[in-house]
Amino acid sequence: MSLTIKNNIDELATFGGAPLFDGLIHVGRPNLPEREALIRRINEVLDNRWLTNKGPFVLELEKRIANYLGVKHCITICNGTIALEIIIKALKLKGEVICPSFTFIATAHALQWLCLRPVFCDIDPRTHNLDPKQVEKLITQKTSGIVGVHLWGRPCAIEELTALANKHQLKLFFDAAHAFGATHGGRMIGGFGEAEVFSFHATKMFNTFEGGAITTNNDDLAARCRLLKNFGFKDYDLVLFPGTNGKMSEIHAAMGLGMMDSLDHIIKENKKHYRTYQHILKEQDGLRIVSYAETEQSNFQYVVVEIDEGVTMLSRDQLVELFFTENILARRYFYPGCHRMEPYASDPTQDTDLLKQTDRISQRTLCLPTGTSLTTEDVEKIGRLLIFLIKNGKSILEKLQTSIQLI
Ligand code: T4K
Repeated sequence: MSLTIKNNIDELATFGGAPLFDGLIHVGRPNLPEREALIRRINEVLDNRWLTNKGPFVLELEKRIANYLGVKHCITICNGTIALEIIIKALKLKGEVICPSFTFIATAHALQWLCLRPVFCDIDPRTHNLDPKQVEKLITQKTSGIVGVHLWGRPCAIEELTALANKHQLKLFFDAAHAFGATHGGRMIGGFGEAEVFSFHATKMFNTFEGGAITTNNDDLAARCRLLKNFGFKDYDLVLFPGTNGKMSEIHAAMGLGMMDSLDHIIKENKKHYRTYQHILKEQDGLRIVSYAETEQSNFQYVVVEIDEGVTMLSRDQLVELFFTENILARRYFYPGCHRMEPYASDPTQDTDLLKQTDRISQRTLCLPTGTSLTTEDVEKIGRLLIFLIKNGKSILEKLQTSIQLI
């Protein structure tokens, strides 16, 4: 049975109708662990009076994540951005580092914060990830590394980037903020490149309120990251080099352990929602749902559609506005691309002509809500609203233009 969303365009909230949802629907609504188990663990933290600094929950979480990902080392960190900064320091990167512009700003800012220069490279429009052919063109004498981002949790061109890094003797690591639980060639993301960096922010599929981790199979690199996240302390009263405070606390680790217990359930729910969207959206001209490889494991935490305005009549931005009025906070991730934000936008040496696909794709992508806070019916309503808007694109556009003229 198909759900009726609106009978006609006059019922859209933009034109005075009731919003589709009473409360706000968010893209990044956190997934939660089993509440009683979390509270038990929090009580244990308090009873132990061990709140941070290599506490038992942090050690347990690191072991569980390393086992889950099949890597030798997992170093938990207070958030993904500091984790990026720590791996950049640990790899001793300098000068220029090539990274995508179509990513969350933290990828670029972590480099900039450490006085390195992010050199933005264009993406392959089919994958939304770094285009290795473009990467090679940007390598100069000053390049020391490459950061690949597994955007939407879809692995980037790992083999091609590894070959490039080897050929030019560059350090390669991955921003795997979106890719916890994903595989590439049947191997879990987490063990590729020199290291991989995860974000466990509240809005991520797997969260520790705030948090992150560096994973690697390199013993020396892991040891260096551990020193760097703890001020450079090797022992009581012995500091080897400048470090920062990147430690995860016991409360955050308690959340992480609870989330590990719920991980399969969360991924299953995400997948169910993704399939619902896919089913509803699959035959609509003018939009393409970003797909996940059927042969791999994916976490399905991002439901992304590309809007072809030439067909839909309504632009991605108009769709976002129409969604907002219906109380659905669909997001324009990752608009407008890091190169169009400061300080990069004012940097005359960044060649924005080379970022055409980034500009094009970032103007077309729309991120839809998913996760365990939503029911299948919610997802169906959101998907069917999108179809309704597109099917009525022309008349909505005309009515929007008339309302503007009247003002
Ligand atoms: N690399 C990549 C590729 C990343 O995507 C990220 C983070 C990082 C690195 C850095 O990792 P962290 O240092 O953050 O660990 C959000 C997140 O803050 C950010 O972690 C994430 N990427 C990015 C994709 O999304 P915003 O600015 O969109 O967040 P905000 O506050 O608008 O929240 C999103 C939606 O979620 C809102 O509608 C509100 C809702 N929400 C949010 C929180 C925090 C809730 O309902 N409950 C909550 O507790 O960046």
